Amino acid sequence: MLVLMRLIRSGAAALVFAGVLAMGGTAFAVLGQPSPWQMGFQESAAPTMDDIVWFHDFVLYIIIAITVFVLALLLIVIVKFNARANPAPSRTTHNTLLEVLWTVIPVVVLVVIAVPSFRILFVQLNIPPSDLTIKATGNQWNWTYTYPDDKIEFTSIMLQDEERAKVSPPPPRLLGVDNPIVVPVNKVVRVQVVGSDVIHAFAVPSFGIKIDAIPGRLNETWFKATREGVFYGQCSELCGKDHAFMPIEVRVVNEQAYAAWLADAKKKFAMDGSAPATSVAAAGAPKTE
Ligand SMILES: [Cu+2]
Repeated sequence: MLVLMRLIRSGAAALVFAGVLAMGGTAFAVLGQPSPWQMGFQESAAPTMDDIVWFHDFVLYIIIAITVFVLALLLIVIVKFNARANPAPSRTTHNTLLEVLWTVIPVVVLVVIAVPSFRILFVQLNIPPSDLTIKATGNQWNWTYTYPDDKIEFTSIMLQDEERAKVSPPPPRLLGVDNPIVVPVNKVVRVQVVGSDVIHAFAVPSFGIKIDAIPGRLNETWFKATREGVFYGQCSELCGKDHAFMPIEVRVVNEQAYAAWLADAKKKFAMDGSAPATSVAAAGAPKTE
């Protein structure tokens, strides 16, 4: 038995080692976007995502422990109780202690998983006092972003290959857009999400946010980007033929750069007040402060 366990352990270690070798340096996530041969999540850039990464690892340890335990039981049965090794099987049935244990222990395991899981759900949907509100409207097939407090609104469309080639360095394919969202670093950004036609979903992995954009319903979530950089996400609800071509680009910049961008954007993207859908939704947004 011990030998077998040791074999399994060294086998697993060799597999992991081979995997790491095969993937080389590219296995490690690039900030804000997926990378070739990536294992696991994109690198976190927000406290919510830190929690999600922690929870993922935590549950993974529980899964590994349970899997190894069940495998060990199976191997014991296979080796010790096969017809050759155990020709006269015992007729024992029922064991109260065992039955209580195999009911109570899984319940305890589930509770241990549920508590942090519910906590993260609560954190994602319980919006702290926000510094900035952005409304993201999902359209077939692009996003409209509104900064209601600054009266700006613009549409964000994916760059085609020839457009990407003109930018240096070229943004990643299928992710770069013409007008990204710009937010200041370390500020709480409230994101209001709605759909204008069908259901879309607003998701940025590095911030740990993903929420449906539903016509006629204002969903809310939030993020606080703790690192500067460019972060990409995608529409995450199958919304039609160009579902794969409505990426989300968020630029997290410092306070000064944000102020400069905002001053510029106010000229470029000023709302003319003739967009009733936007103003109604912005005015009707619940105030939680
Ligand atoms: Cu969509």
